[in-house]
Amino acid sequence: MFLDISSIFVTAGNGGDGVVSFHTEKFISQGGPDGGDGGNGGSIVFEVDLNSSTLMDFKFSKHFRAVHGGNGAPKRCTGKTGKDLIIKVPRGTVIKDKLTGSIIMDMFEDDASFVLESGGQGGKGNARFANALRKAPRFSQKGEKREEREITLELKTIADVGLVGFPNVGKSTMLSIVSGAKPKIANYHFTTLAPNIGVVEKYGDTLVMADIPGLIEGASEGAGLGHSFLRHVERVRLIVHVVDISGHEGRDPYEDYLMINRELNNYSPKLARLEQVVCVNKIDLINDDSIITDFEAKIGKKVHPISAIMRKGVDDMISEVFKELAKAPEQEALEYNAFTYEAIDKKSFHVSKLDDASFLVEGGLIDQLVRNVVLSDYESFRYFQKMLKDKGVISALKKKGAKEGNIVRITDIEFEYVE
Ligand SMILES: Nc1nc2c(ncn2[C@@H]2O[C@H](COP(=O)(O)OP(=O)(O)OP(=O)(O)O)[C@@H](O)[C@H]2O)c(=O)[nH]1
Ligand SMILES: [Mg+2]
Repeated sequence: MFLDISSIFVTAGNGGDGVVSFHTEKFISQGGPDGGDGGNGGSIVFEVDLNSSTLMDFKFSKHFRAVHGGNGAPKRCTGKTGKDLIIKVPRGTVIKDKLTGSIIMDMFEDDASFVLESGGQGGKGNARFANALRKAPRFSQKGEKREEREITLELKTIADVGLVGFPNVGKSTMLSIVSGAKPKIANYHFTTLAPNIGVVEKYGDTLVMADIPGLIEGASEGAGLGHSFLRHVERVRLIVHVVDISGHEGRDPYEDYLMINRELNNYSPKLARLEQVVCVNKIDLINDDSIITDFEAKIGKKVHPISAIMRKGVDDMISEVFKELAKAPEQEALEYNAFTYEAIDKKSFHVSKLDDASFLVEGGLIDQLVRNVVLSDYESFRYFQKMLKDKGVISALKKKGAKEGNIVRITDIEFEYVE
């Protein structure tokens, strides 16, 4: 089966907590602080699997979690680092944030390896907080937490050439004779239910050809299966447009040709501008070559007469495809402003007014600040308040109607609002 879009949940590992501990040894009564740091959590990493061409692996497996970092231990022992989780996807998979639909990464390169989110950092143990003035710190830092993310994987096949045409014109037959691909071939419409890919070789040169099935009238607006497959033609460099010239199904080849081009254009004008090698197939069914010359005159360009079933004209057509491809634009990754979770998380906060006239502040910014503050330490708390002011939390509270003396709650910290 073929699957080219799937949503999954991924969670990077939390950092382990730093611990509070003091050195103990026989006959030594007051050992120094020796609490170790927490280990870092494992990251969520995506890699390209060149042997895969479908997202089928993600149909039933939906939750992917990297391992948490271990907590620190006495004797300055650092917690274990959490193992990364490596997720393999086919080349051409576009990773998006599900909620916003923004692109996070296009797995375009053969050897693409991408850290979607790194694991949480381990917290510092109390040994790290000791200094000349503070000889016995009784606090340590918690590890950074990681949230679950819902992402969409969308496969946009990377092929050099896209085979397009009305159903039953002989696209799959063509792919099967020019490459090692073995698509199903039969005399009815929609035999092919998902894009097939084949590698075509000639004189030591190779190209990747994709058979894009299901294009019908209205495909670009969602009719039939074709709409979902158009995303696979999006990145091709050249189009091979196959037309059934025999008209034995009662349609006019020229109308077919116009209709397919209309759908390509409606989906993406960039696609419509790509060079096309036009093949008129099933010439074994016609007796009069003027049908071909008439067709050429109508579309205003030379075509390749072919009988895929008799393997006639196919070699010439492939030579032409290689020649055109040499002139075609290079494949490019998508253009996008990469969306990152860490960037939004570290800045976001939200103020809400509670029933008892107190205010609650939450969000990634707050988690970040709280982690780095030692509340029992006066200097540290002052620093925390200054950060709240600098980052706009105080003015956001004011906007929400906070007055002198109101209680502000931030995680398990409470303090009075002062202007
Ligand atoms: N007479 C004749 N029949 C052909 C030729 N090429 C393909 N066919 C037949 O046309 C029918 C459709 O061929 P396919 O290759 O399955 O066509 P397709 O374009 O992939 O069709 P869909 O997957 O349904 O979109 C089959 O019965 C083929 O044997 C040809 O050159 N001449
Ligand atoms: Mg087919």
